Amino acid sequence: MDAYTPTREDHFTFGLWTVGWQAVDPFGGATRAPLDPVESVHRLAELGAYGVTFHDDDLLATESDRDKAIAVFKQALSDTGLVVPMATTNLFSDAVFKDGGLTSNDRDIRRHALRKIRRNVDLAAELGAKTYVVWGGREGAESDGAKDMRAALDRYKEGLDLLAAYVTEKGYGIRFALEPKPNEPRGDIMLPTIGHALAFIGQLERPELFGVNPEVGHEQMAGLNFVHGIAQALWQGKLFHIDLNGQHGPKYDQDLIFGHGDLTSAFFLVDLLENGGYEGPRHFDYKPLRTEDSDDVWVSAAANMRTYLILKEKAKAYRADPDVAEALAASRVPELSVPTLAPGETLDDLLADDFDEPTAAKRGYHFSRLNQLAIEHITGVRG
Ligand code: GLT
Ligand code: MN
Ligand code: MN
Repeated sequence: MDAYTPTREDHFTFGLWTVGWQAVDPFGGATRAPLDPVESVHRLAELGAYGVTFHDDDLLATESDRDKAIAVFKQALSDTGLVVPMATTNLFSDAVFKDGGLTSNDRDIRRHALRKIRRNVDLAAELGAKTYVVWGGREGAESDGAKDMRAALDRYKEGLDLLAAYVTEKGYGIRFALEPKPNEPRGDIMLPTIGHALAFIGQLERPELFGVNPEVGHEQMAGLNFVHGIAQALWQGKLFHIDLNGQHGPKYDQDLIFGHGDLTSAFFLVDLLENGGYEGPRHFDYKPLRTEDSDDVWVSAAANMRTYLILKEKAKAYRADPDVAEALAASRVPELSVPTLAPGETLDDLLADDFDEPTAAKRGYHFSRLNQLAIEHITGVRG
């Protein structure tokens, strides 16, 4: 037990598919045995997690009888006290979804996808989940002639509008969180970034029931700044959920342990989540490395939570450091929160300003010093 040992109050959650990943990749088969979801629930509880999340199909990892799988899963939850804040549907593994679920060109398959989601939304509600993630990994194309993108957007909207009406009618209190990803497994996936997803939500019948579930690596795969994306999602009241992991820049989706990719970005992300009003679970969507054995899996699960808590402490120390406060002021960071016009002032009033442009143009912002202070906190030289 030390300061970085997680407790339920930290609200750390894991997908069953993360620790349960058998490490099949495009170049090789499994390196680990299937993991019983019941064992995952118990092991995660022992490590200090708060909850688990799942795809409909994850529950059938070691049990082919759906009813039995649900019964033993519920028993594990009640034995450990773990909760299920979020659930989702697997619309990507089965061959039937090779051209997508809600936006497959094949209408029969779109109808099948809706039935599959509806069934798991019922289970999600039964287990108390309040967030339902929609990751459309197969909603996309490899060539521009293969998919009429405007029709695909119509069908995506149709499907999501139907689901929003369904949860409203049932009174489930569930909200949907769209998860963007630029590519992989499709050559190009629909709603590739946080920005695309936020814009699309505005076109839905019940936009208030939709937000985003951004994943660290997915934005970084596209070369985008994850912290900025999260800031905008928060600013728009749309950060319903988050997938934390690590990624080394634009390449295949690495799903590394949180903080094991861009550590500086992870530091500023934790700072933002802790101080920016996000109240949802801290959900890890990572993959234990293919090189790891079945014990290493739990070492890696614990590492996600420990890294988050270390960065949380570092962010607190950074904010409390008088040198940082002074550097922030010297960089005029707090000044950005002051509205550009004073109360009652108009654009016309600006004409009366005696602005000294040459002097203003010469002023430096001293951002290098400010960033170095962050680096010194992250590396433990300060704080
Ligand atoms: C899949 C994907 C994730 C999504 C999950 C939800 S499944 O592992 O890589 O990013 O969050 O469907
Ligand atoms: Mn990923
Ligand atoms: Mn994810």
